[in-house]
Amino acid sequence: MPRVLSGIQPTGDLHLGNLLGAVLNWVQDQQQADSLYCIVDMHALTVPKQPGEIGERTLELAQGLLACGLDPEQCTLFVQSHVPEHTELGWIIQCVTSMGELRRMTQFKDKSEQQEFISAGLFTYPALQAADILLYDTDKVPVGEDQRQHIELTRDVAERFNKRFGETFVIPQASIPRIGARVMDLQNPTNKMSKSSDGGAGTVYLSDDLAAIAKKFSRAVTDSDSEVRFDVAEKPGVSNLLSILSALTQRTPEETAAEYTQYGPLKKDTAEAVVELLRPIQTRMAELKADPNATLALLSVGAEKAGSIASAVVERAKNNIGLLPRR
Ligand code: ATP
Ligand code: LTN
Repeated sequence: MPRVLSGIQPTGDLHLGNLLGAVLNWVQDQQQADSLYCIVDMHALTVPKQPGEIGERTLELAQGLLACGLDPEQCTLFVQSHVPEHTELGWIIQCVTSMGELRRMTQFKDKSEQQEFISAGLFTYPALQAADILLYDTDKVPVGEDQRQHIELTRDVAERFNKRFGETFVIPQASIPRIGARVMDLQNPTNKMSKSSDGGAGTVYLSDDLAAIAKKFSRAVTDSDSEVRFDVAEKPGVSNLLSILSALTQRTPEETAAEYTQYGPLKKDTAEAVVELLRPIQTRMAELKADPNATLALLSVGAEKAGSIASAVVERAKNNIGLLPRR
């Protein structure tokens, strides 16, 4: 069975972009692959946080992922800081990654522009991400389009390490959905839908009141002509709605576009499809929130399973480098 690993930061509420770009594919992959999903709390430390904030958000995100359909019988769900090998291999990977490579990462450029205090961790973030992936002999990394560059870097660094120290790491591949890989903000359809955007009018959160979701779609920015056509450059707002609806109905955006002549019905049907997706997820989320200990117990089992794979791979890397073994 192929090995799958992906990660998500506990930085804010899950949104429709996370679901279509990543999480719904994780739910599918768990049936066909040996899958590990990691809540990357160490990555969330790269931008300033209030004491206690990350822990709360980590539990809530775990509940959100379970509500979306991750099944601990079929996959391993765990928290990055519970498996210390991530930071250990992260350091080793930093030492085979160049400043030039890190400087080219667009996520660093975007995120550092929004920060007053730019941590060194924000800069070296992709090396820790590479460690997350390489620690599990990962074949496939299901992510949204914005992560393509980080997976490319992971491959480059793994190949460099293998050349320098001998075969150590499996070279992973990104798996990016054909439709839904880049869900855009409903108010600014040239920006990616994000946890950390404006007041939330352009982001559809998993926890949004279902009536509020219909409103967000009815107010979605389109354009002043009225032709329904899939054209990301000329019609970003309409194309975004077409992508969302198509991802949820397993059609191409062009096929979906052919069924509409007006924006109103397109917005209404997209809202309905999203509401139907989220309704059962919200019900399950309420049940999970009523019993936080059950989720904490699952995360503990997940860390145990992940840790046993990770420790063997770190040992392999240290041996191949030739660090002095401890007696
Ligand atoms: P932030 O906005 O704070 O950077 P985020 O919403 O991008 O956070 P991440 O934890 O960075 O969330 O990403 C988790 C997964 O969701 C990644 O695989 C990422 O590619 C995917 N993803 C995030 N936003 C979108 C989006 N708008 N469209 C498609 N996929 C997305
Ligand atoms: N950088 C990713 C989150 C992430 C990740 C990973 C994704 C951290 N480690 C390992 C896939 C595999 C992001 O910002 N979305």
